Amino acid sequence: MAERGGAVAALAARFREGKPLITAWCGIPEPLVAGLLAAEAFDAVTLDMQHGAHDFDSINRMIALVAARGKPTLARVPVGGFATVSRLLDAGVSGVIAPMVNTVEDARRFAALAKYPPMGERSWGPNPALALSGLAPETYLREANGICQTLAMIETREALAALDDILGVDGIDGIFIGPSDLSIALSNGAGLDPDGTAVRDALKHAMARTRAAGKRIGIYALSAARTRELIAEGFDLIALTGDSALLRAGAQAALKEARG
Ligand code: 3PY
Ligand code: MG
Repeated sequence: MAERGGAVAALAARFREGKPLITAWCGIPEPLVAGLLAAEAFDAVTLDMQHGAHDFDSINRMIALVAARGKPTLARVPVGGFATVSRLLDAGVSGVIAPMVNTVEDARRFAALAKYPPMGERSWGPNPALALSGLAPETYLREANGICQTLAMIETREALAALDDILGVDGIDGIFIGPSDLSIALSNGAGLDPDGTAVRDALKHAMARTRAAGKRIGIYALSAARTRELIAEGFDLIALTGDSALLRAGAQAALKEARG
């Protein structure tokens, strides 16, 4: 884990080490859930405001619990929720994932609100992030653009077509693939096949373009087996399914064993 900047700087520091990170993915807005997940061997905890039930308040209450384990918190904002991005970074999240970034304009707007000038137009006021990171204001101002990671979700045909331009935006640190939405888009709405051939082909392309741009690539995985494959394929950040799915799988496995 990062020393300087503590848990707030840990995501960027771990990315620099180049080892694949596995994040917990949390949609249940109960502090205990994020605390329990952070206590396990996850590298980070992601709190979901798009399909999960998190809001700014619940995220605020969980960042310190995750940081107590020396781990970074990421947040996924709702579609178009760019205005929340700087508030979340002020609160001490280390990375923001923005869904449905389909155009270079979406990517520019996202980056602008996450990065301080001259790269962007983030407004000053990171009091919780200063306390959590232990950095002096001048140091935080100097280093925040490198610390606070922006991951633009690629999950439509439009986004795939604009991939090089999105990756080319200064202030976009990487992309994050939503394989379920991507499978819906690639099948023109015919079905859901997040681990299917069409998505796998798109992933190869996205990986090559991301590496060419020297940026990071993350993805959501629906199982541990798929997570293993994605680690082997070189993804930097993999979400090992969500808290509800893990809870249900644990309950089902325990009940199956108990009832025989
Ligand atoms: C998707 O698979 O579309 C996602 O957004 C994962 O959360
Ligand atoms: Mg999605």
